[in-house]
Amino acid sequence: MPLSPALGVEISAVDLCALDEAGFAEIRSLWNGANGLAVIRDQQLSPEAQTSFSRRFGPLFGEDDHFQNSVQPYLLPGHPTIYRVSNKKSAAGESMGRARAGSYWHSDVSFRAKPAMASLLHAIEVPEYGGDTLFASQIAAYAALSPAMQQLLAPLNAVHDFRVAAQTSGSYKTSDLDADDFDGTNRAEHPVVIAHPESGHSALFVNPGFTSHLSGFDPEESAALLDYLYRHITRVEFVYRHRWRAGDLVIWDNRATNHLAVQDYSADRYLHRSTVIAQPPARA
Ligand SMILES: O=C(O)CCC(=O)C(=O)O
Repeated sequence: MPLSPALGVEISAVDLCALDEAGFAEIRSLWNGANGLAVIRDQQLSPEAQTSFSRRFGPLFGEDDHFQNSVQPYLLPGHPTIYRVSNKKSAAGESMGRARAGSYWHSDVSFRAKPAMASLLHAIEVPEYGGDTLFASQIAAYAALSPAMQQLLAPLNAVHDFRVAAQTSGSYKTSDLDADDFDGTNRAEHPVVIAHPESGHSALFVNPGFTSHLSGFDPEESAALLDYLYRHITRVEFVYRHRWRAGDLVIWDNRATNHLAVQDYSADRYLHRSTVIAQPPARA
């Protein structure tokens, strides 16, 4: 069932732990057809089951490449591919995950030369209401630009830097910040308009979470153009707002979407994320 005109498909009555190749190919095709967002309901996924399902999309952060050091404290002990997103604390008072993760629009790991392809987020405990996640289609956002703006953006590159989110968003605790994360590996330059390798669609690839500037422009020019783009890419008609149910597995394509987690709740919220590594994005 489609979830919104811009993106998203809901899939139910499937057991991801018992999915043959044809079933996986169908999910992947529905996901691509829905501009890179699938909501799969009612899944009971152990960390092992989530990891092996995620691997069907490609290599994983935590296994084939490392996550940046600042998120290491939030990986599930014994499961380096599972990143815990949570506001919960253990009985000993320790964080059970990263609180306030993704409180800004972003595309996961866009600051790496090989950023994230799919992110798979499994809801284990969610508030009765609040804690929604917004997803914006960057394919729809690109398509809605005038031909003149599309032409202007076509040759441009942007620099993405982990420092932008880590030091400005307030969502990383000062104690988490790791100087080694501010080196060359967590800074990358990508085209502003990328070609989606599976669907062939053009998508905008900038986000206020991690993009630091447009290459070759002076800072004022870069800020003015990015400011326009950030308003454009999050226009309500490109956005689907996901209200979580326990058991949801939401799969988003970071090459086709930006997302933001709404921080409007205090009840317990606990989710497991696995993250597939992409190839370097290619210019459209
Ligand atoms: O908590 C959420 O719903 C999403 C968190 C997020 O932005 C992320 O995992 O990249």
